[in-house]
Amino acid sequence: MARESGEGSRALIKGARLNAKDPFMRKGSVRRSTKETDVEVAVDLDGTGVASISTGIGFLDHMLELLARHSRIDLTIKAKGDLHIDHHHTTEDVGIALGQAVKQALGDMKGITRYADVHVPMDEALTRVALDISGRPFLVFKAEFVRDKVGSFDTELVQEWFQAFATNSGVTLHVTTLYGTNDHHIAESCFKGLARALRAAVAIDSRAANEVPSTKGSLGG
Ligand SMILES: [Mn+2]
Repeated sequence: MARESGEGSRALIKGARLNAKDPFMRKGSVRRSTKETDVEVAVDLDGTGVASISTGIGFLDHMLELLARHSRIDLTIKAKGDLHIDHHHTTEDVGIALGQAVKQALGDMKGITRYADVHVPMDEALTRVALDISGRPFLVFKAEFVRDKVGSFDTELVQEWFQAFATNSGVTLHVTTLYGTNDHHIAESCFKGLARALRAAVAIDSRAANEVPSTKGSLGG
């Protein structure tokens, strides 16, 4: 990433882990303010997919609403950014803050299923998402867009968002669009794929509900 992000950033980050006492409350909240953007995010991993999204970018709102719906993670996202420049800072910073909130909500990651992979079609487009909630952030992103923009949204920002999310959530994330010709469909299959994979990977595995799913005994690098 070209811009500063993550834990080394000078951004103001508020929000305490809310699930310290109750392991069944897996919630996170982050506020991130810079000279470029002001982003507030709240997540509930055990929600029903309720979304309240307002980023000022219509296409991004659409992607985040379907991320909530198909992951069943409740998402509240409010962002005010320097959209008079372009959509880059706001898109990336929403990814950063959401990644941090998800990581916070996962806490010690006890009981999670951890791995998931899905194929999600959207009409002619098909995307595979495989992820590992590992604590080791990594993104492999192989989706090619046909055009530079969907509406007023730069298609290159889809990858920027996924990079910011993976880096800050601590998720090893592989996104591959196998084929597709419509950029709206390609982007939507990427976000829906992430949603369905997250839904499966954050779910509590009832056979190992009190265990951290690692032979090392901990997740986080
Ligand atoms: Mn759509």
